[in-house]
Amino acid sequence: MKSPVPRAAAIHDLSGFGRASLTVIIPILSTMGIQVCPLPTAVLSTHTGGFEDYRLLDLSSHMRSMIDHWRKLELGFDALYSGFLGSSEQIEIVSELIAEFAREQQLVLVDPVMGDEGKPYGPMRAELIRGMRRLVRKAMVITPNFTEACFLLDREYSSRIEVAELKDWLIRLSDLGPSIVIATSVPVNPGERTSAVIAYNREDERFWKVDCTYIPAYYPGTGDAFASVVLGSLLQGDSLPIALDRAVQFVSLAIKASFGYDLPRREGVLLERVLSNLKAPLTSVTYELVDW
Ligand code: PXL
Repeated sequence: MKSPVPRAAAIHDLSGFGRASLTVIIPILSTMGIQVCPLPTAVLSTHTGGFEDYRLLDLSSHMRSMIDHWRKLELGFDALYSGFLGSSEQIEIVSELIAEFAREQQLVLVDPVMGDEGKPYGPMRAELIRGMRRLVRKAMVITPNFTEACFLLDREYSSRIEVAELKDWLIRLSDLGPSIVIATSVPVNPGERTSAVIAYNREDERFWKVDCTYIPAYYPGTGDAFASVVLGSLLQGDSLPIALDRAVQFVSLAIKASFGYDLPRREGVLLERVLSNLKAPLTSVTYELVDW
């Protein structure tokens, strides 16, 4: 019998301290009523954003054997979800997993975690960026931030972009394979201290925009939180613009809950304080159809 609870395979690292990757993804999706089956890519003492001398145990050589066990159990997944990947081999393994576990009506979300604010994350090398360009072709939904969109399209990072130009970028990214492309942290109005989430759905050829108020703080793990809420929301049957709205509102709330305290940013947002909001219905909706 098919489980009444949607099931997602989550291929991400487990970073012990700092609230990123699986320590953010599992609580968010569980709270949203989704069963998470982690396939850890690596175990780290902390995430790499702001911590030095972190320790890393690469699990690449064990991943195929874990997948083999899942194969023997004949497990099926309603979603396959990958994020930060630390080697070309891991990218290849995720690609194989997607090919093997693909099934009807499944959501395949690849969050091409590579960098932010114009810079690659510490361990990201050109080879990994090339690998990520190949992997996004296998996805149905991708969630690059603006920096990652630049890396995927091999464009120069700039501190401003017109919506019309970004629409063209989203179509180009969708041409690679994914039917839904969601770009976050898009600097559409740098003077007005806001950024936007802009998304394209190739199925109906519509573009959506949700404005985000600018908060003068960057917290690691918020990209993982955003992509997880989008996935949970789509798995619950929400439309794309509602999923975007839920994700923007949740991440904004998490950042605001944290910003009022003078805590080290590298420890991430105070997720534990805001998780229960994921159970509440949306009380305001701010998305716009971009038809200009
Ligand atoms: O939040 C993305 C992420 C995931 N995993 C690791 C990271 C980061 C970002 O810094 O370092 C290990």
